[in-house]
Amino acid sequence: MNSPDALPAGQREIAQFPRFGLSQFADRFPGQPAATSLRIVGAVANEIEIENALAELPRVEQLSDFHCVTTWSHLSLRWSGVRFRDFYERIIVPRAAPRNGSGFVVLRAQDGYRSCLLLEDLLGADVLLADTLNGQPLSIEHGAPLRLVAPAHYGYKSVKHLSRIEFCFDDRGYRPAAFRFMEHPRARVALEERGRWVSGWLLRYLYRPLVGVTITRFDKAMRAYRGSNG
Ligand SMILES: Nc1nc2c(c(=O)[nH]1)N[C@H]1C(S)=C(S)[C@@H](COP(=O)(O)O)O[C@H]1N2
Ligand SMILES: [Mo]
Repeated sequence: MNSPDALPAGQREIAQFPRFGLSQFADRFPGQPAATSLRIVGAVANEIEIENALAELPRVEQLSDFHCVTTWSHLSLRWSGVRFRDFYERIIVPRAAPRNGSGFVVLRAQDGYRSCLLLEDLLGADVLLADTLNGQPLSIEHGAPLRLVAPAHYGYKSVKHLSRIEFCFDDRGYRPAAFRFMEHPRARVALEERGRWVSGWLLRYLYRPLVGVTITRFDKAMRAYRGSNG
């Protein structure tokens, strides 16, 4: 039985909020952790680069839980930034003019990571472009200078070090960062859409053994980076 504040199916709370991701990204870091510009490309009338992407938009603060597909959850993170929906309606539409039907969006990051979401999911009221976490500017660990936060979707959709937003008509040209079965196009936590072709509960058991080693690996890489970058 689920109590009202129970975790989503298959998730377990952890006390820390680790730096995390696919192991091949542990040693990759943003080239320009202070540059808050975003490029809007793909199926748009004008490909543009927006400096200070959040500057002209209303700021919001949001408490949300974070659910990684590998089954760890960290509760009650306090993000602030702007709603993706405001950024879309007030900046992307008037300046870049996405083509009708370009509802598949690829999100790319300074470390080479990428993920995708449907435009309709990105327009959800709880999807943010965040630049602070728990009252502090985003750290490199958690996505400086700017990250997506999409709490209703598994963490792999919440792209850190966001640099480029690409509008597409479909997923044909898109090459996921991980194996294809590991990236569900929507990845809704409430529906346990962990991946495709393989059921969510089975993936729980495949992923769970990776959590500890991945946290250690990302932490070690971060220490090495701090050691050589002051
Ligand atoms: N740029 C980038 N974004 C990323 C990742 C990454 O490796 N690089 N990993 C994803 C995964 S799998 C998760 S669970 C979250 C982890 O966010 P955190 O490191 O702030 O905990 O970031 C997501 N976004
Ligand atoms: Mo994740």
